Amino acid sequence: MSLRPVVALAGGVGAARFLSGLVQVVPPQDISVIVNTGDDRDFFGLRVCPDLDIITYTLAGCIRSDTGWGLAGDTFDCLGALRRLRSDTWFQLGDQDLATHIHRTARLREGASLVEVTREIAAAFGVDVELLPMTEALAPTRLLRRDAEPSDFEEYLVRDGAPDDIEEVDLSTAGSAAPAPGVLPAIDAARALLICPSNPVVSIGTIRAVRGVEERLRARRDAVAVSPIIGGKPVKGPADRLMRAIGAEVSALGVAKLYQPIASGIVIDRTDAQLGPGIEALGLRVRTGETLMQNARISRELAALTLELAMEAA
Ligand code: FO1
Repeated sequence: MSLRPVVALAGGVGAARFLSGLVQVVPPQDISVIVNTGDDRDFFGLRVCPDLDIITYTLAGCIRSDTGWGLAGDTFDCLGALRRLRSDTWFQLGDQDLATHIHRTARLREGASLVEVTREIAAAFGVDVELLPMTEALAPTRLLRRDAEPSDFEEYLVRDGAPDDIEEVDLSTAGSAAPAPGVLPAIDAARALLICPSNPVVSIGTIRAVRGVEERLRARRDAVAVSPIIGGKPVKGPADRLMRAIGAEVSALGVAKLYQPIASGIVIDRTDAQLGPGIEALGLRVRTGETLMQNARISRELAALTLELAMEAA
């Protein structure tokens, strides 16, 4: 196992776009990414790891661009055929995407670890960045909801359309999960530790909940984050609902407060510049930039700015 100088904590689409910029400014062989697996679950007996796959497909250049998940040009014939047989087909798994899940499940059944299978899938897609699942265990995030049964993250987000009904975010399965081999050494050895613009509660929060991770991050306290909240709103996904559920303010300042124990800096959007002094008062260094990653140039410049801030601290 070789330790890599740049380590990033990552969730789904926002992280993937950020990482596609990071590989333009750092050789991919120098980057390790610790990926949230709290959204993972089985569909039809197949292990699906949305955040690992979103990042793999994005870095491989074959992500579906309109959604930010799934494979470009994929078809849904298998799911259509399944619909004749069963009703729980609400998660859009494309035909080619299913090949990834079939392979992953088969390898896990053969006794391979998730770390190994993830490495194999990344290699097959030509991805040189090291992708490390946060844990080998299945550690689903559980959401307790008003007037609805507790659900896992995909049930909440995709099946139910992410309503504003979360009462409690239960990360206890992550809390009792051991970090995957390589996760803690990667954190300890990083020259630059980055927190991608991901959901601070159920992507980064889930990674932080894994046994030993928070302690290592606090010991360093030099991570540099990118706020996924711009102008009081998430770019994509339900970060606003999840932040409210844990009593956090939905703003770049609210994000900074959540990261204060583990971070020394944060990049916020230019439009949130007025929040800078309040964030600096928390003891964090602040940079403003364009954070809405609408194209490759913006992703690259954002990654460069974030890395610069992290290296300044080193
Ligand atoms: N997100 C959706 O909103 N609807 C879907 O049907 C859906 C399918 C899907 C299939 C494979 C995959 O890797 C991701 C998929 N996602 C879908 C996205 C994903 O579930 C979430 O964006 C992440 O869990 C958040 O990080």
